[in-house]
Amino acid sequence: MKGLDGVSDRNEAGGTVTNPVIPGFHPDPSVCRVGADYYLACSSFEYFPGVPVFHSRDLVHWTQIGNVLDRPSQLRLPVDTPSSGGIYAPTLRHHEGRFWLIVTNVSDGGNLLVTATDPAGPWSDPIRLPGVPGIDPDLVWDEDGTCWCTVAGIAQVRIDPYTGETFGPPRQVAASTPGAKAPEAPHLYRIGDYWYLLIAEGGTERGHGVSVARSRTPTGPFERCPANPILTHRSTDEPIQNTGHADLVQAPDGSWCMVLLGVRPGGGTPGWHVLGRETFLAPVGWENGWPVVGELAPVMPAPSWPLHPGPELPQRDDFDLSELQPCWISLRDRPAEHCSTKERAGWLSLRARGASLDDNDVVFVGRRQQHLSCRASTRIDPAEGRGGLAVRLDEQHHYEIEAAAGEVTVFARIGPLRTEVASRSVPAGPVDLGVRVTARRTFDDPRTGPDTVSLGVEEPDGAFTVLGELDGKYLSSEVAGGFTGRVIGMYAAAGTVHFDWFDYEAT
Ligand code: 6LW
Repeated sequence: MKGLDGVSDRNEAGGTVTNPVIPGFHPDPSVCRVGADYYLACSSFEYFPGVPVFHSRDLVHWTQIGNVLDRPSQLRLPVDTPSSGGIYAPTLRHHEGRFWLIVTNVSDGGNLLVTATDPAGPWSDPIRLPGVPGIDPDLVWDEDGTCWCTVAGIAQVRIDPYTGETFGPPRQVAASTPGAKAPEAPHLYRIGDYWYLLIAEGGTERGHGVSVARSRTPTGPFERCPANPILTHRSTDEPIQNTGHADLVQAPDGSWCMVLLGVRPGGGTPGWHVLGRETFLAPVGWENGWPVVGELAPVMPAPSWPLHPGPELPQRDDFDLSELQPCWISLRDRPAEHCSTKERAGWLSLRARGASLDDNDVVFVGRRQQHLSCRASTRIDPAEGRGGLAVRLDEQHHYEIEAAAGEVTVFARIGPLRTEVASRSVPAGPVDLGVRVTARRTFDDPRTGPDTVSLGVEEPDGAFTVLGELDGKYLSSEVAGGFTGRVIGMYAAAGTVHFDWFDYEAT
């Protein structure tokens, strides 16, 4: 079945397989295999901690095990870092008993490299790469141990990954389709007799695609695949669009596949996607020494490729642990004096800095919206301040319900305009705030948006009192621009606010 909810089917081993394999804003996936284990990392932009890392045994079920850049010494996102600035496009590899991750911080110092023996962390402090220009760095070692770094453009330079030293200026590699825009996301591999250079082309919007070239050496000259692009959904009515930025990996049964990014636009025309660019899995076959990409859906591993569903995130986080789970992300930094689960046992305490989600330094803790329809709720105690529950795309695009002692208010910020949508009084003490996101299935008008975002109060009797019902189109990438997707979370606007729990559930 193909549908906007993703694609699902039952495989011969009896499991249900869905695409996207990592839903929500998880773009630019890079994957590596170590024995029976797979690890995958994604871009994280203005959020801290940065670069989520996932583990899987089957490439289908992924569990987040940490974040690569989780200390200020590794990740500095100055307060003027714009949304969609910060961390772009990692490459994750395993070599000589360690994990290597190379990535770009476009807002502080450019390319950097970190290593770890356990991908869950800790990761090293960064080795800076001042001689590696641009974005989308790839890392590969050839047979004699020489390390090559290839970047968007497409350009290549030899590096010493232990020191960050580069040898000579980057050299242009002619591997992209003449005339195609934005050759980027290179990944270079030795497979059989060839070195394959996988790239993305056409831009990360509807024209996105994956192309490949090959050579007998890692440095070229590269011969372009006559069938390029080997994957694109441009000008098709596929429910998954913008497919590109892929990384190849060998499946448990020895076959090949790729992880890639794609989006699920909804609503009328031009189609709005709200979850950002998500991680998908596609099968890859080989013909005449070239990779051939199969349909993204259904992903149907053979019985020789058994499925290993991992633990799922529980619906509720009670904030009972001394550290936040890795799925929680903040804006630009997360100083302990502004965000703590130790101040009041079993509660998340947020102390305000910026006065609203319009401000770059707002204190915010959220998680990615991962489902087209979902609900989220939280219990807030606003006795010492003001704060709330928000659906955020960036500083200029967010909806929130905010609680102060005795009152709740719904606000909407769309572009330069901020408005109060509704307000009502509530009894003093903790109050339960809720958000419902409902995907639209029918379009009476080509301008119909992809979903409705309702914000309100969760009543003690279980009822949900809606205070604001807003068109979700304004919290989409097509309206807001940029590379991220929606994040739903808690924030402080004044004083200190405490959150007892946070629930998130697909509906
Ligand atoms: C990334 C580039 C891209 O660096 O978008 O889709 C940029 N591809 O490769 C940001 O994610």
